[in-house]
Amino acid sequence: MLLSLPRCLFVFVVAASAAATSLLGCNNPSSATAPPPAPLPAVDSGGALLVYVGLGGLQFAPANMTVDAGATVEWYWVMDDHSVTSGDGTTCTPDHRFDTGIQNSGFTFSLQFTDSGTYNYYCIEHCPPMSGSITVR
Ligand SMILES: [Cu+2]
Repeated sequence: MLLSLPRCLFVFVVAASAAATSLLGCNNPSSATAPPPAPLPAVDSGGALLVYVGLGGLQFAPANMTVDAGATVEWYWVMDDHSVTSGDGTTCTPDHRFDTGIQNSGFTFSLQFTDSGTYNYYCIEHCPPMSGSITVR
């Protein structure tokens, strides 16, 4: 089988988020003069490798990832109105391997990659340039 079927999860890690928030600003001498960096959302990915959707703008972060065969990648939406759609990210043409459709903040999409190769994807709303790739070795 080329890809295992996606398993969409709604993961709201309320307790972990609250704990992370309580730690912000502690012992940070620069916090009085510069705003702290936006914290990454706490995500329980269950061991999956995370790609943030919309982190820092119209992009995937990291945009390009190399993983071992058998790894599971989880995309986590930190911004509304994006998709993870497989296909060519320069021509924005789907290859129909996977497609989440447009989703909003908090949405997650997990996929296990069992076969080596390069899996390109993009956002149907913001392509170009919003695209990424998973290289499976
Ligand atoms: Cu988008």
